[in-house]
Amino acid sequence: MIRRFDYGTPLPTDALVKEAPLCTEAIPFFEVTAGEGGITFTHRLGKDDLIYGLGETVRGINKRGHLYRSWNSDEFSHHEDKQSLYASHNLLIFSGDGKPFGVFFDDPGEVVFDLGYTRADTASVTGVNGDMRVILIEEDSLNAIVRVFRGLIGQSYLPPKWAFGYIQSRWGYAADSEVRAIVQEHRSRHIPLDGVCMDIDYMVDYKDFSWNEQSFPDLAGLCSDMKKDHIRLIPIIDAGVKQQDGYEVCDEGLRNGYFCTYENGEPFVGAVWPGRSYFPDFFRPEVRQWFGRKYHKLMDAGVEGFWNDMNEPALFYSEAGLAEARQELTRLMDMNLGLDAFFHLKDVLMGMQNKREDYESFYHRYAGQKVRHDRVHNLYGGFMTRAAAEGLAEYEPEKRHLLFSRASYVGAHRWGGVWQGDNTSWWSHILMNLKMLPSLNMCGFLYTGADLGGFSGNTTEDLLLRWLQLGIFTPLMRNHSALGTREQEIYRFGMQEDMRKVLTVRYALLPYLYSEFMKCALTGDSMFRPLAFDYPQDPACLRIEDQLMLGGECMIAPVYEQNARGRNVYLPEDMLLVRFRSAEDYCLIPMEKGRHWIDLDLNELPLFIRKGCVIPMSRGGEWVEAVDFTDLTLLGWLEGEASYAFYNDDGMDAAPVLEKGLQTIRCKVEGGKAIAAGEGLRLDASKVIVG
Ligand code: MIG
Repeated sequence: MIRRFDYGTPLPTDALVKEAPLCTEAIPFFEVTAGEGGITFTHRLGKDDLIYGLGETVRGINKRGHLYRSWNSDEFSHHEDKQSLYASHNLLIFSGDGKPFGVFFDDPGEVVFDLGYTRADTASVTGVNGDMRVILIEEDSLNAIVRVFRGLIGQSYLPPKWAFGYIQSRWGYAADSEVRAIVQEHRSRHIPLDGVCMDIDYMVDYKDFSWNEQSFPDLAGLCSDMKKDHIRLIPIIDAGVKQQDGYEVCDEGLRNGYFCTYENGEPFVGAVWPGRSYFPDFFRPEVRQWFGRKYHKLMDAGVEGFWNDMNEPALFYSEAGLAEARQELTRLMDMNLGLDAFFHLKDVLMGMQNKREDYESFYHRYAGQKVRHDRVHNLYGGFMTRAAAEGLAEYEPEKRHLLFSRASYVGAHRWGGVWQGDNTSWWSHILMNLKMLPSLNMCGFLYTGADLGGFSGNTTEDLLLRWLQLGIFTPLMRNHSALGTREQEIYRFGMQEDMRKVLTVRYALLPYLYSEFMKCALTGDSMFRPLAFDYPQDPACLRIEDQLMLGGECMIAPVYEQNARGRNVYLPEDMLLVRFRSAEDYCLIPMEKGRHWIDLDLNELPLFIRKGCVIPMSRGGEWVEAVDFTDLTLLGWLEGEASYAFYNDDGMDAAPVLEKGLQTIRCKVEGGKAIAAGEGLRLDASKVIVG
């Protein structure tokens, strides 16, 4: 059952594609109070209640016990006490003794989620704007709540098939020759690769839609050479537009009044990578159309994918912030800098970045009104992604393009994927990567992944190897690192052969992973789910935070601790453990329901397949287009019969139809042997364990 409750005059957010029926009675489960600080919804928690949701956030899959704040932030340090990251995904799902229920707090301003933080037995949600649209979903199961919510928010973004390949990225790739060398290093060692990201270094003075013609003298030539090698280039686009006379994007934006403004109507200026910059008012359709069409310039050169960055929007400083800091500096210069003054000075300088007052100083034209930015802050990044998505679709309507963004709100899942932002080369961030996956899926974000190996800090080869062992299951599989950190391409390390072999598993599993992704995108299911969602009757599953269900058949449980040579795993039912070293080198171990210690050497990764299920595996390839989706080996553990609903398509069609792409793979045991059938497929069932 879906019900909508409106308080005050909620601003539109574009999150929902379907109207939810309005209910004028009092909302159940919550006490509602309104006051100075906004509108608050309070719910009394049972001792053992769990809370799911919130998409991209730090900490657990169960969100209970901490305070989170929806306020899209450029946050380069994902410590466990961070309240906000780049996204706002205001869905909570409460699970306790009674029926579970889901609540979506659809407000584009700041929303505070105190989930048993101030008081262990109380969850309270405060919308700072004071207006709120609440969508309440009651269903019999957690998975049903997600499916209903996903139905309301519309179909998730579909990437092209090649975007499921391995992508190499680094802040600092500065020239044509560097890109070619990276590709060459992968190809010559047979390390699979499908894409290379171009970070801000390819631009001239960090100007969007420009590229440096000294270092990239022939971008079109580079793109086409790369494509011959089955590699796509994926340039970054930032939200801020450099303030510079004669720069066409700046000139056009000013001439047409396309930028966000101060209260007096003058264009707002904030400093980001290009220096002083203007910010397109992506809230307006005509601005989105204008900006979206700018991507065409790079597409003319052969680009088929982009990533959108700094779209919270990040602000290094504003004119007002700078003036204030200057004033303080001048005052302090004449003083004998005591410790208090010294720390104050530090705060003044650090506080210039992403300052609250700055977000309160500019305006959008949205929904026929002049709206102050902070009231709709969390929508900005998603609307930038929408601008890009619409521009890309206009260029080639029949085709899918790669697009992923840093900032998002629910609704942006229809326009692109998200990466999980600036993580660190820490072991704990493998686990953070894993925990975000089911939460993001609940909110519609299926095409997602984290910077493998870690963005900031210096990685180690065992960290990267273990991280790749999780990364091969995430739809976006990208190795990315920050400028100035240790080089992180696979071929830099002694363990490169082990890493290469891990990647062969990804490419061998692509038919299964792509099939599961597409089915989830087209039906509204989650590709990654907490165990409690699939086994609600099993109390042992309730609090497992380091294993996930993957697709309809599998479970993953990566190693995430340094020097570990295995891990504990809970099997909610009998499962087949596939212990992979590579796509060719793996062993199959039937295991009974219950707790187990699994030995996993540094070069071994586990995949669990539910007993009674089979999954398809290809022979792999060094790029996605080389993978033969029709020549398949089945993996599984069977007694009687199994079937697998296999989805495949050309990987490009912008409007695929589920039924058209589905075919049934059947496998049955006869005379002690497994045999398989599926139309148009070459199937080998010799790896199916019988008994
Ligand atoms: O202020 O473009 O999250 O992936 O490498 C840093 C440089 C700006 C932040 C992104 C990161 C990217 C970096 N960007």
